[in-house]
Amino acid sequence: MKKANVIDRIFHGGLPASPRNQKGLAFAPTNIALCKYWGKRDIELNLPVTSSLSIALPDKGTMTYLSLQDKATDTILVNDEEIALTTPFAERLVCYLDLFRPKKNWHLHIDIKINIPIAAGLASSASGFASLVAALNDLGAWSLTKQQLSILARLGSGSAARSFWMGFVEWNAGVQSDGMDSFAMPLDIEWPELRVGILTLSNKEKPISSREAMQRTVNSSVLYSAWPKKIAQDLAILKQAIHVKNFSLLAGTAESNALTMHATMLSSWPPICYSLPETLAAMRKVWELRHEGLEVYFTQDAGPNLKLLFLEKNQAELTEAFPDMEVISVFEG
Ligand code: 2P0
Repeated sequence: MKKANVIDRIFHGGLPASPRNQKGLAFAPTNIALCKYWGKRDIELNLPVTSSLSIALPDKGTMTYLSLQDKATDTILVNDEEIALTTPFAERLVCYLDLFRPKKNWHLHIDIKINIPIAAGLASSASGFASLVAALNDLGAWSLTKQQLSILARLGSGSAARSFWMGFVEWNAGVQSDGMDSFAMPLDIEWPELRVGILTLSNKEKPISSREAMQRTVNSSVLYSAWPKKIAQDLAILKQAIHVKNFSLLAGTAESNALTMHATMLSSWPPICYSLPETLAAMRKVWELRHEGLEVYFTQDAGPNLKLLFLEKNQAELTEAFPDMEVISVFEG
């Protein structure tokens, strides 16, 4: 199954020849997975092996402004800087756009504003593809549902499927080969006291993209066969913890999930290790603080930086322990 076949299914074979409006815009938040997406059952459609669960960072994300332009090419600006169409970033974006204009008969001025510190590994592709497809929906007056947008954004980047809602979001892996049952949905529960602390520990470039790293893990890690079972357990525990507002159960499960994901990477060949000495030092500090009775946990994605999880009541103490940390009130954006 190709991406174009999925587009056909969403538009029932009737993809409009050109957009109805001159302009479109949309914002999408980035998201941090508490239960990670790591491994695909279908590489072309970014269909995951397992379901995942994330939390949105309300003020961090991507705003995409689209306007039709009378030129034979697109122009792309990221934070006011024009990006050459020959860069991998622009090629990936244009390739995605071409899914919606198979005849290449219209072109766009694409103005992307990202307020995420890219170096912090905050999944810019997630909010990027989600905001792009939501802006296209606005431009084309397609009136697609968020469920449909989630499916379309997934074709650009898997984690983008989760970036259409605030709060807790679950992406159901689905079982169908066309992925029409693989989309995200919000969990209708708020937790105003919850905090995420972004700990930027290094600005060094990633040694390997998450896309390549997850594939290598699936192909070579002997531990990967245990991953679906771990996810099933963690997802059930996380949902229960959210339901009863048990913070240590929620955050402890998220930390264990992240460490298990990194363990599968370490056991891949060639090995993948996103952690730096600074990462391990911060992990040890979190464990020490916890040992002393402070309720703080971490999660880590495909990069060396950590996101701390804690409650409002411990914010002052943690800001003192980690002065450079950026604190996000996830339900008060
Ligand atoms: C996640 N990550 O659940 C996991 C945890 C990184 C570590 O989703 O190939 O950029 O575009 O589908 O979405 C990063 O993977 O990968 C990711 P593609 P994506 O947030």
